[in-house]
Amino acid sequence: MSFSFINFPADRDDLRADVLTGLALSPKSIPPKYFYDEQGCRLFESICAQPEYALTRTEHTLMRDWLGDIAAAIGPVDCIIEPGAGDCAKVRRLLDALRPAHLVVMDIAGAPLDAAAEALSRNYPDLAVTALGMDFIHDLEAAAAHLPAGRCLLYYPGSSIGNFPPDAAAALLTRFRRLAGPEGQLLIGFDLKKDPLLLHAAYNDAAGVTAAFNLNLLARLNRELGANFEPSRFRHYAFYNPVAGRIEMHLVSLAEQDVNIAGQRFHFALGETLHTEHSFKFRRDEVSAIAQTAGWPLKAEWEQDGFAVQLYG
Ligand code: AVI
Repeated sequence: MSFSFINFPADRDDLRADVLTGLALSPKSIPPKYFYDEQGCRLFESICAQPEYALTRTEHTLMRDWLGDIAAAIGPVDCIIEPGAGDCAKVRRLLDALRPAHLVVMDIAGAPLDAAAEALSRNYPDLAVTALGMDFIHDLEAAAAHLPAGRCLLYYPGSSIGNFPPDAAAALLTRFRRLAGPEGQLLIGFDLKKDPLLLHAAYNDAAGVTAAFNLNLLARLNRELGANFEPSRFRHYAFYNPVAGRIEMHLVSLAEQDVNIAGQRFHFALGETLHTEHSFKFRRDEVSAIAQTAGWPLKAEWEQDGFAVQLYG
């Protein structure tokens, strides 16, 4: 078994600078990557198990039902790379089917990734596992030094691509193309456009886990930036915007209030929103158009129950 964990220390200044910049915008906005402190990771795993959030279960079923076809379309690979691997659960199916020699996983939440990747490596004694604790949106290119030679499959499941506006999604896929190299392939999973009421429910679960996930961002800013948000004075508010084709997630101020963050004061008017996430929903042709502009020709695709997986390369 070979396992290594390399941490690219998260720069607290990035969080501080991004938050101060985002709060100076109108409407106020904070990038969704900052949801994922340790509590945020736990809450996200719990979201994935909520009855209303079908996305994760549907992807799991699709990958189970079509694994043989998917593996045959991919063919032999030497390495699987997964940016944003989280608990490293999804990649296991592909490891079983493709038996690569190397796995490189990355996640902004370094400590949970370290634990998950080490546990995985104990189950796959012949696999060389490299875990990179990094903000891949920032540092993706630094991963190149940790890739073996040979055929790479870049795996980007979970509809994470939906958390980027289309231009940023195209830019990210372009960087994936460069990282994977000319022989590289990309397997990407994403949530499809569907009944807006189903989408609405998925981000407004009855148990309130998505609300807790959204509000946890304020607790993180209080802890890490010495902010003085009062979470009970903000409301989780998520809705599907069919014109833009996305879920929008906000924290709406329930009162007129001032908040101090890292020595600066920000005013929230009653009803003012802090935007925290976009989650775009797609038709298959919309993703293939984005991928095309990033230099990825479509090879094959699968669709089941409102979720799609596409293979590029
Ligand atoms: C990680 N990402 C794909 C999730 C999504 O559905 O956009 C994050 C999430 N936000 C609220 N619920 C889940």
